[in-house]
Amino acid sequence: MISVTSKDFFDTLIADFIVSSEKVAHVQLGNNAEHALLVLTKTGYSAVPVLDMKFRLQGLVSTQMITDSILGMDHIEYERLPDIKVDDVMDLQVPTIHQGENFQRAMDLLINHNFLCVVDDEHTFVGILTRRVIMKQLKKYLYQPH
Ligand code: 2BA
Repeated sequence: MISVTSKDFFDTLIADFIVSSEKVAHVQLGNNAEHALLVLTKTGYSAVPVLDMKFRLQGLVSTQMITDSILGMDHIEYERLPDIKVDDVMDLQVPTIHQGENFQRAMDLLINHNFLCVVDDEHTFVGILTRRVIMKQLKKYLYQPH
């Protein structure tokens, strides 16, 4: 069982485990839904961050949000994709975390989210913290002798 002795694990700062922004697929405010769907399909990710011109985090867009926006009565209206902006379909409720926070807070949030967006005090996008990275660290921690 994970016990109080695992306090050092939960106290670990997330800073060293971030996937840095240049390695994260993203789209920009003003991009159309066709472009976003291309990015999502080509990278294989189910959701990616939406950033503004100054690299500040504005939202998240997923394949599901896009297909939902073009659902017609009896077919998917793909022809509407170029006319829809990511701004209109993105989720504004983005789970965020700062570099100075620890695994405890990250794990609390990662229960309900695949990944967290790491931002600085100006809300500039720093990168993401994924469930996979934290799970790998947890596995390492549990298997090492204490
Ligand atoms: P999903 O796209 O739903 O991916 C769920 C898991 O599937 C990923 O978990 C990863 O283990 C695997 N996976 C999916 N696509 C992959 C790919 N192209 N290459 C390698 N593995 C892939 P996590 O690694 O924990 O990622 C959690 C979520 O973070 C992803 O959810 C995605 O939405 C986002 N993400 C991860 N890396 C990203 C990146 N470089 N750029 C943009 N978004 C990323």
